[in-house]
Parts: sequence; C-alpha cells; structure tokens
Amino acid sequence: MLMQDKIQEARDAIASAEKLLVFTGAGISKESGVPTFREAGGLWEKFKAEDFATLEAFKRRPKEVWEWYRFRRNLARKAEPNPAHYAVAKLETLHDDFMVATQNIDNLHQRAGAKKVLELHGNIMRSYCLKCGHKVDESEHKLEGEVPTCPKGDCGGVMRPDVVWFGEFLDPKVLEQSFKFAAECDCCIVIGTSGVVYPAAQIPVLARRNDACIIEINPEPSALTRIADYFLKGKAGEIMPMLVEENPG
Ligand code: BV8
Ligand code: ZN
Repeated sequence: MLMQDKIQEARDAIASAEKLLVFTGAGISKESGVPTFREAGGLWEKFKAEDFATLEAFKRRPKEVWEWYRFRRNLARKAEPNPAHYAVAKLETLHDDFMVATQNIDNLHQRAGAKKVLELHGNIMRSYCLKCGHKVDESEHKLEGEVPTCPKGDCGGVMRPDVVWFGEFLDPKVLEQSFKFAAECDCCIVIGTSGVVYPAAQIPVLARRNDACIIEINPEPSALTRIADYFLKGKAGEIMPMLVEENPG
C-alpha cells in the first residue's frame, strides 16, 4: 500500500474513533531539540541510566544527578512544542473521549495546549521533598542550591526531581487510568517510542487486545511495530499534521 493511501486510511480511522488514545515517547520531542534516550547521540549514550535515573544514583551522587536534571530541564524549557505536539492537542479538540499517555517528562504536550495528559514518568518541571513529600513546580518557585532542600517550614528535607526512576513504581492512579483507557479505546496512535520501557509499553498492547486500530509513527521500526495496523515510517512533526482532519466528515 502506498504511503499516501496508508495516511488516508489512518486519518479516517482516527477521525471515526469513538475513544482515542495517543501514546508518546521521546521521539515526539526530537524535532523540538530534546534528545531521545536510545538512539545514537541519545541521552543514555553519554549518561548511563543507572548512574543518573535511579534512587540509588541520587543517594550516591545527589549533586551530579541534580546537575543532569537541571541541564535537561533547561533543554525542555528552551524547547518549543513542534507540529506533532500541536497536532495531538488539535486531536483533543476533535474528540470528546480522548487521552494522551506520555512517557516524556518535558511538559511539551501541555505547552502545546493538550489538557488530558497522563504523565507516566512524571514531569521535569516539578520536584518533591524526600522527607515530607512537599511538591514544588519550578516554573513557579525556583529551588536554590546544588542539592535543594525543602522550602516548607523547617522541614529541611532533600528535594528530588518529580520523575519516575528505573526500579521505581509509576503513580498507581496514573497507571490504572492509562491501562483502563487503553483497554477501552478503539484507536491508539503510538508516536516516537522504542517501546522497551515497562510498564508503559504495555499500554498499546492493551489497546491492541481490545481490537483498537494501532497507528505507529516512527522513522524506525520499534518493539511495538509488530502490533501496529499502520506503521507510518517518518518523523512525527511531518506525519502527525497529515493525520489530523481539519474538519471531520
Ligand atoms: C518499574 C524518567 C516496578 C526519568 C524513565 C528487564 C526487562 C523488562 C523490564 C525491566 C527489566 N529490567 C528492569 C525493568 C523495568 C524497567 C524497564 O522497563 N527497563 C527497560 C529499559 C528494560 N522499568 C522500570 O524500572 C519502571 N519501573 O518497573 O517498577 C519495579 C519496582 C521495583 C523493582 C523492580 C520493578 C520505571 C520506568 C521509568 C523509567 N523512567 N524516564 C528520566 O527521563 O530521566 S524511562 C525513559 O525511557 C523515558 O521516560 C523515555 O520516555 C522512556 C522510553 O524511551 P522512549 O520514550 O521510547 O525513547 P527512546 O529513546 O527509547 O526511543 C525514541 C524513539 O523515537 C525511537 O524509536 C526513535 O526511532 C524515535 N524517533 C526518533 N526521532 C523521531 C522519532 N519518532 C518520531 N519522530 C521523530 N522525529
Ligand atoms: Zn519537606
């Protein structure tokens, strides 16, 4: 089937979806200048996950881990949503029953105007206190110090980035909401993920089990391509706008 025929069929499947789920990974933010994890030149090439994205690493080297997250937070802050993020936000306005489940922590879906966003792995703009749990959104309150401490009263606990590290559980409410939505949706768009991180990667599999139409956008095949009805090979920023019907039929 020709690419434009696949695009047309995928666009029709999206336009007619009753319950539409969008599952995203780092690839949707690549064209915004935010590096992915597992590609050549990706984040894990220079920084090993176990050295920076685990609680043990944080306890061992809090200063370096904070440096790394502040570096990534600045990248995310300076980045702009790209046409793929805006296309996803547009889909939300065209579908009452809609959800974005993102593995990304860069806040770009929200900055593009998406409201119904489940942050599976947290959000790099937020931090919380290891001692009392007090949460701080750093777009409102900047935390000072190489290893910031809790600003609440005289708590003085150590603050950490509000992201899910390897070996940590995802927020059970967020996970349950995304699994439930996936099990009931009739169309799931999978954008820019290698599909290797669990339990997040289970989400499109649950949609598939419910006979949802799976549409994947990625320049390369992923671990999820085997379950895709449509594999649209290419960049999210180029393909996603073609899939959003301006005025549904
Ligand atoms: C947990 C936040 C329970 C932090 C992240 C062995 C087997 C199976 C599982 C495991 C295992 N060993 C350990 C595990 C569990 C582990 C896991 O899945 N590991 C994997 C790597 C094997 N999972 C966990 O630890 C999870 N917790 O299991 O808890 C538990 C509890 C206690 C003890 C044991 C178990 C927690 C996982 C969450 C980790 N946190 N991020 C941070 O960001 O610093 S994960 C990290 O990977 C990011 O969130 C990222 O989003 C996520 C997934 O990566 P992708 O988004 O897919 O990005 P990637 O670079 O891989 O791929 C990019 C894709 O984009 C590519 O396909 C590329 O082709 C494509 N692309 C490129 N350009 C474009 C594009 N696409 C479109 N357009 C473009 N222009
Ligand atoms: Zn505290």
